[in-house]
Amino acid sequence: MSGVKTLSEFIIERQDDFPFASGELTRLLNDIVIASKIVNREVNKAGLADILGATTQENIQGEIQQKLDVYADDQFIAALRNGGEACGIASEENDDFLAFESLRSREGKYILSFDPLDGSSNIDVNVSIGTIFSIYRRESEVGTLAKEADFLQKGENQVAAGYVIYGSSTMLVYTTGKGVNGFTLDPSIGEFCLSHPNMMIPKNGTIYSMNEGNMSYCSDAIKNYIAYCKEVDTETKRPYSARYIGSMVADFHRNMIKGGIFIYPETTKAVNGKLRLQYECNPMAFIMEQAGGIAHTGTQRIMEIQPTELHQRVPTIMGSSNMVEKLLSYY
Ligand code: AHM
Ligand code: MG
Repeated sequence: MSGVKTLSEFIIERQDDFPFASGELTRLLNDIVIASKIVNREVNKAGLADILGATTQENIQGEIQQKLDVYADDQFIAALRNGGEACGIASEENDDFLAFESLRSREGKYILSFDPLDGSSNIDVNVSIGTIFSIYRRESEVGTLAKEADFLQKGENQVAAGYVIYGSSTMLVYTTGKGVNGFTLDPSIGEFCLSHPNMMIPKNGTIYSMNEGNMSYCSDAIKNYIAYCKEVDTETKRPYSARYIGSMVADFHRNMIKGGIFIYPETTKAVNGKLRLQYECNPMAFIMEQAGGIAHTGTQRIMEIQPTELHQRVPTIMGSSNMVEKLLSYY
């Protein structure tokens, strides 16, 4: 196909970025692509099939699971289990990590943490949702079952991370630590095609994204920064615009392209904020830093946090470097 580079071609081309690569990471990324295409198909016809609405189950965080959450979780697990490159997975929808038992999977060098469908509250109302994934090399010995320590690595150790946004078009954005590239799904050929090479977030932006309904529970640092965003100053193009979709992937993606800041801070009601370190914040932080932005908790760079639990939450501030630095100056 002239002029079009598909994601599969791109991944194979970039395999040479990794000395001694054996193609396993390439195959693992391809498994993720296949699962995301299947999920995309269901998301697109969600209103027609009996797949909208809630199940009767809760996840470990006490949140009612949506049918599509569970469907997406099953698709990713099946693709990775069958692929054999990952020795285990952890996901938002499963209480514990899953060690794949087959002999082939035990030989897998990688583990994957993911949020199969982020922005669940937006599923039933036809607003963008996403998938987030994070890949690490295992720490346990190849040939054995995956262990918890494999899943509790610092974000700095990630070998790849990405997200899929099921929006007005479907896109997959990922990094392997050599920049960020974005691919748009062409439904006519069923392929993700390179549409956003070398994505960089602008250093400055004019958008802030935060659930301001929580403001009464926020620290003075957050209150004062949001007040700053609303002040009039023509030189710094304030007041900024408030944009909050409530799907992290969609808010993040818009800010990546236009410049902006996304904030889900600690509050007196949720002392560590809402978002989960291992499958929401670390992968997005890796992408954000690779695109020239900053990902912070307010007191610490997100990717330097040593995780202690699979579903741990962290305050989250991500976006254009000058905007994040300005907010940090209020802490
Ligand atoms: P989820 O994984 O259960 O969908 O929750 C994560 C989502 C994020 O996508 C979004 O940024 C946030 O929750 C919105 O939370 P709130 O409704 O509190 O503003
Ligand atoms: Mg989520």
